[in-house]
Amino acid sequence: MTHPAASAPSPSPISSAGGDSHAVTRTLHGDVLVIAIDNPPVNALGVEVRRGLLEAIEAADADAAVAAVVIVGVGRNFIAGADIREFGKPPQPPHLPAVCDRIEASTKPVVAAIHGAALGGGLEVALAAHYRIAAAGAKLGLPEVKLGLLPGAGGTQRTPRLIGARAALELMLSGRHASANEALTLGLVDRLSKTDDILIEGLAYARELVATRQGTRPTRAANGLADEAASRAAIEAARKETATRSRGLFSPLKIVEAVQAALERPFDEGLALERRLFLECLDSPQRAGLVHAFFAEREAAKVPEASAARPRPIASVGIVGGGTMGAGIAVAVLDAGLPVTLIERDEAALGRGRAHVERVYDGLVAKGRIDAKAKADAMARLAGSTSYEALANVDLVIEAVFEDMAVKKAVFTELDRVARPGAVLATNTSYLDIDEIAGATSRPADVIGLHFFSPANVMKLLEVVVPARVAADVVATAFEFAKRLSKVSVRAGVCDGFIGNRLLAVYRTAADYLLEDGASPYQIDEAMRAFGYPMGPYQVIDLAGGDIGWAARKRRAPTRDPRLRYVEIADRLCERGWFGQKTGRGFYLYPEGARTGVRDPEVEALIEDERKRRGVTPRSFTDEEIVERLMTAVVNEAANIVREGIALRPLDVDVTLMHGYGFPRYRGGPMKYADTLGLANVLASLRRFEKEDPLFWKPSPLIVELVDRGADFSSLNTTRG
Ligand code: 3H9
Repeated sequence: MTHPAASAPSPSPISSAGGDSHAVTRTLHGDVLVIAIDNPPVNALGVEVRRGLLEAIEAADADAAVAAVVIVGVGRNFIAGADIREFGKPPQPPHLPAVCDRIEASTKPVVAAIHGAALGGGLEVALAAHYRIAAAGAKLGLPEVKLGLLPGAGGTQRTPRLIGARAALELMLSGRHASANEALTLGLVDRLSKTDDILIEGLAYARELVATRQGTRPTRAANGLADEAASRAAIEAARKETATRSRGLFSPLKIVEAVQAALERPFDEGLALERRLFLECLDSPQRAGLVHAFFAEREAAKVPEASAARPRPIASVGIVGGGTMGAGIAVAVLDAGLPVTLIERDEAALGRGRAHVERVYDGLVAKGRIDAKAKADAMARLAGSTSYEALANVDLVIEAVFEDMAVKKAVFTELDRVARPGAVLATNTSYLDIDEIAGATSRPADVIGLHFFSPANVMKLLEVVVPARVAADVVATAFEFAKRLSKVSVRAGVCDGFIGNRLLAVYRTAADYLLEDGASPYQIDEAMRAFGYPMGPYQVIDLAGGDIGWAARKRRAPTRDPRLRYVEIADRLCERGWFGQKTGRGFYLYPEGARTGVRDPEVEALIEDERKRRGVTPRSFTDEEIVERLMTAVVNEAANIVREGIALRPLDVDVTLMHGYGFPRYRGGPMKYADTLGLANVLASLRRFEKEDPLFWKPSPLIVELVDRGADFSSLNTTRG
């Protein structure tokens, strides 16, 4: 993409009373004024841009030498939306809705010339313009819902008038990006640019408008809502679907309400309602949680090694192990366009591994996500071998074999023998000591953990586990590789379970304590779903298979602190072969292969027997108490994880649990949630629970210290990269 401003024909700046701001420049090309937004990195609509845009449009209106206006973005994007960093701070005029209104009210035709991102407020600026042209590769959307907001600069009023209620609602409720082609089909833009030079194309469009005497064309007057019955039906359908699909979310129903106003009320009234609803959303804790999530995901990739060292080039990947995990990782790597060599111990296992990969792609074809050619192309990049020698030239090897130290060490001894010098050797272990695995090689500086989550081609999280002796450039390589795979990456230190599984263990322990003390698994699951998890802890165990946790518990038994309370209910289930969905029963019953379980009186009886055996008199817990205990346990352990340096910052914990464990994104992760509650309140809960069990509920020294200082977790979220 050429730099739009750089490709501008000989600029002749027009004068203005206030002069150009740095963020917005004006250049007269003949009788067309080009207003260029230049606010790196993504041309967000900060106060300077809003002011500059307003001044520029007013100047254009007042200047007889200007016949038309083109708005264009400098750099890789048109405008990525409102400046998210301003949310939560005192708003500074001019406000974006007023800027958009002023653009629409211009007496000269205004063309939005769009390339790259035109998102949120960026698209709203374009919709306030009278004509729109988009370059191939442009991404248009109203993603505010993903930040707990609604389009607040006329988007809820102009979009349905332009493209109809149904399409507008779909865009706003999904928050997805539409391509330039789709935008044309929808009527969101008027034409596509024939070349990459969006400025030249925008200028040509404006000149054509002037030459053909086409005047202004306010979007507020468009007739996309003319078919009232169809619009009403679309609004009702969206309301119904939103109520079930966006359970617990605040802004989606507000979007529907605003679109209804677009249908029923005059434009200005609709706009006023939109503003009121926008401010309500802006004030909501969900907005704060979702904006935290947005920045945390980006900050998590900023680690010291990534800024200190250059990544090694990765052009080919080897994967050892073609089971569910290995196959999923293979798909993730193939999808990034890289060739993969899969290693299995014999031809039969290799065949199964290939079939695994193929099955994933077949599923994607069946769902219409990819076509047969894309599948064939991906499969053509997959090679297989039963010999480690096939890995002699690859740049990165990912080991995904059985979770057993001796097996892993044997693999790494082989990798050490065959891999070329400088190849990165990664293990996908989910809890084993990677320092020990690295010790099985003569090159521990090349060994790192890449902990994928199942299904590896779907789950966004990648824990990059950094052992003691790894080289900085290997860590940098891992983060670069994660980006290539479109993963959200988090740096974790070596410990049992790293960040995610260590917290999962505590979460489940706290749930098991509640179970033995009187809550039912069904109540616990229901309470956690109401908190925002897609599934409760016992549903997850039933889905994953109870035998997996059972094996881990048996493995840990010899080293378990004998003073720690241990609940045996899950073991009793496993002893009966009740492993969950795959055996037809676990904590729930799954009659005839049902995916959703029903409560099982036998499980309830078994729990009751365990309580009696342990001399526990069952108590009742409210749903709020259940959430309080589970979340307090997680936050406390997470504080220890940060204190020990296993996680660099609290935000790394947040990203891990949101992307790997279903923690509700609108709460921003457990550490953000703790800050929202107030750390002093979290500490007060710990002190209360500590009286029952001083070992498990021992407050983390980090929480005590932060509360003493009057600080919270957010104060530790500075980037160390
Ligand atoms: C809105 O518009 C509300 C209005 O309806 C109403 C107002 C009244 N602000 O993602 P990247 C930063 S709500 C501030 O890595 P990419 C980002 O943090 C907004 N900063 O690049 C990062 O900073 P750093 C609706 C922003 O090329 C850097 O830019 N708009 C913003 O992979 C690069 O970002 C959205 O929700 C922002 N709006 O992707 C769009 N956006 O380098 C959000 C980005 O310090 N943005 N930054 O880490 C995106 O989806 C992607 O950033 C984009 C580029 C696709 C644009």
